[in-house]
Amino acid sequence: MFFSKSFIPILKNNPTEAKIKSHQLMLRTGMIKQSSAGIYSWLPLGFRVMKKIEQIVREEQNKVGVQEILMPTIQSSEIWKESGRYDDYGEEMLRIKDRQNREMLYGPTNEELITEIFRSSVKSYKSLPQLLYHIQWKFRDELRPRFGIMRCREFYMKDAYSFDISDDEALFSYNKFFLAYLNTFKRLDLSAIPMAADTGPIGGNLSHEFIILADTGESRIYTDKRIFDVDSSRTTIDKDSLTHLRNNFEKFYSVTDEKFNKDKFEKNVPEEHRLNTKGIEVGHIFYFGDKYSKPMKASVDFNGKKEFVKMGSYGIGVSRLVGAIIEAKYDNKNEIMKWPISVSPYDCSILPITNKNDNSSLEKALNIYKTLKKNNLDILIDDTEENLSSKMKKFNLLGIPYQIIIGNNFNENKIEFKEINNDTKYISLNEIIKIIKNKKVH
Ligand code: 5CA
Repeated sequence: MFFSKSFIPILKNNPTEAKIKSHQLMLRTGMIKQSSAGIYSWLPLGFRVMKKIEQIVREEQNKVGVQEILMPTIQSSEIWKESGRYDDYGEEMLRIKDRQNREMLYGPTNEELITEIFRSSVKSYKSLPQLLYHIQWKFRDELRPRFGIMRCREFYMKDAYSFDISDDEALFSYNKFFLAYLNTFKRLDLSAIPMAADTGPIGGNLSHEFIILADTGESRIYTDKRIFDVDSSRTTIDKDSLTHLRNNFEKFYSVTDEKFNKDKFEKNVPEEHRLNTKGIEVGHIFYFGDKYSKPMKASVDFNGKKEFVKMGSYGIGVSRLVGAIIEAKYDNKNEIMKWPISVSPYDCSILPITNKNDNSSLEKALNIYKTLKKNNLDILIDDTEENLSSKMKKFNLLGIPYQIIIGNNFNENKIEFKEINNDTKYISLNEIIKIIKNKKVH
């Protein structure tokens, strides 16, 4: 992409209305634009990051055997009346009437709709487990939308649902998601810890929030630092291995605010391992048995008897993750953002000196651009007439992890190459390609 033709409306200064780094940076670099309170348009730079996150989330769901579907954003109120949540959900639910005066709503979550889909076609326990997910916009009329896309009204969520015949089987499904979540956040270069959490309006009695540490987070957490060292890399998708994984995490006291018990914390966690800090909730998984299947009569035939299926639901805040990654990765001291390569809007930028009377640097830059494109790398080349130092300032803000700088002393065996928060190297284009590609696969 050529910067001169891109749609990246960068602001000169930090917008004053934004209180936290991610909100400031997303507005400043033209990733998003507010359209009304808590509702945003996603512009190319922000959209590219969100789509890369979405794809990683999708691949990790697929890996543990979850099937993708797509449910609508608008739902009928009927199913919510069946489950009993139509009144309970309160003012956070956006209620709409259609031209026939039917009560509709913009879905804040999909337990009812998926249960309705399930019950109308699955009849036998032999079709279980069923694990289904979709990635779709949600709407919650939050009282105080804030921090940009971190707590907004319209947001993009991956929500998955599991259907099983027994508690034991349902916990197996729960644990598959537990592993998928750890792997997803790892690929996003985030250290997200699972914490025992409250279930709120979703319900049930088993639940984990996945939290990344950040001072600007809205969740207070109490944890044993040793939980950060739990290794999930050798876990396989079978009951024993997954149970073992969860036990390894649950050995360490780790809870959110609502579950906090001072005595337990002090008894279970030696002082030097205690951590009481703030974090951002990027995922939340729930097990709630027959909370929806019973009132909505979702049952299967099991040896001649009708059994209500046991359900769980599993959310990831795909749009929130864009902000959460900024909060986790922004270098406050040097005022530099560096995207993990797995989600960066572009892999590398090319910054040539541009000059009205001499386009030799730009021509060299274009040749390099073509070679990198041939190697399947996403490149943003700054072909504007700005001077080199303001180009560099601008690109430090955008956070594309690698820069190729083409100045007056260009030497094709010693190209100026910089990892955004690191020293400059002078290497060949082949070496540059190797470095970036290597980073992309890890
Ligand atoms: N049905 C369940 C699981 S599918 C559910 O809705 N869970 S949730 O309420 O915890 O939401 C899942 C994830 O969506 C949260 O972990 C969070 O990352 C994200 N999320 C929730 N509310 C908002 C919001 N107002 N703005 C941005 N992201 C949000």
